Amino acid sequence: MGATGKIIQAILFAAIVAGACILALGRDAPKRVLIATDDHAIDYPTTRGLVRIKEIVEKESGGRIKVLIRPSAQLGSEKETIELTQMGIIDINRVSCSPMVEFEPSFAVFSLPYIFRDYEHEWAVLDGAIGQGMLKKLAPRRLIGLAYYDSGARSFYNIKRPINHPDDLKGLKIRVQKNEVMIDLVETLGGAPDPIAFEEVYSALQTGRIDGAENNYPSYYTTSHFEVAKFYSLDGHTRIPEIVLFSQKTWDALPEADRGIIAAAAKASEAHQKALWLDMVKEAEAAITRAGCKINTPDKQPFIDKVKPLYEKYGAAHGALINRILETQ
Ligand code: BDP
Repeated sequence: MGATGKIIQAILFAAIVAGACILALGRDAPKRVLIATDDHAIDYPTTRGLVRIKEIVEKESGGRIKVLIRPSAQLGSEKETIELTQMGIIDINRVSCSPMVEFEPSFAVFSLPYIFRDYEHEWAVLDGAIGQGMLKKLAPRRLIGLAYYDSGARSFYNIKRPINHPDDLKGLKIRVQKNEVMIDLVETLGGAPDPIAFEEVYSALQTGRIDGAENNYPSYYTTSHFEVAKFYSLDGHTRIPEIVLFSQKTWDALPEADRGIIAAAAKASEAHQKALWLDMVKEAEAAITRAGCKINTPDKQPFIDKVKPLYEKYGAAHGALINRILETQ
């Protein structure tokens, strides 16, 4: 479905839902229905983070606010849903920080390879002044950044061979997210990047349009990409956080007290999502191993050396920010 189709679908959905609530609940109808979306299924850790937000908001508002969750990219690909959030058609949207680069260029820093040393470094940055400041940078884009979720580390997987060294990527067509840093990253390492929407990757692997992609264990597993692309190489090139967005348009129409309820609910959902995430990584790893996937752990240094030009390119616009991240303890 094209972008316009998705917009029409989303508007119709919102209208039908609002109407149904009023009819079903009569005088007790919620005063406001918020539409939340995620490109993962309802039981994935990020979507379960939204479920936690829904539970808190509905309880704390005494039922005045109802949150309806549309999972599995039902309202469009990430880029489309971000646009729908700017328009106020989607109210709450969990996306990767990767497609955010197109909306706020400084988000490029989160997609830089090996910018985060590990989990602790990543969360020190996200929870500290840098991460919180980045959330505020979205205001001119008509978006409010409410929270970050964990997405672990992304690594390459493909149908042909284990990647032990960047040279092994030569000639491989690798799907990337729609983000110029990711395109540059695969190109710099020697592969051929192909930006495709997340929902279309499985069929692109099946038809041979691509040889592989890159993602964390949970996404590799829940999308069933592991059934087609058996080689998963733990080069851990990026740790791109997930972000929970709220529509500025909707926000402006909310009373102060409701804004507070929503902001606090999103913040509270972070710890819940992060705990679910760690469990899911273990579950996915076990399932992938059971399925006979070939997992290898390459030496990261040749990858780190080869991606240095990206730091020069993106350092031109975001050098100070990059340094602040690298210096964070
Ligand atoms: C996953 C993110 C999902 C992205 C997907 C992708 O959770 O939101 O859309 O990667 O690669 O890790 O597009």
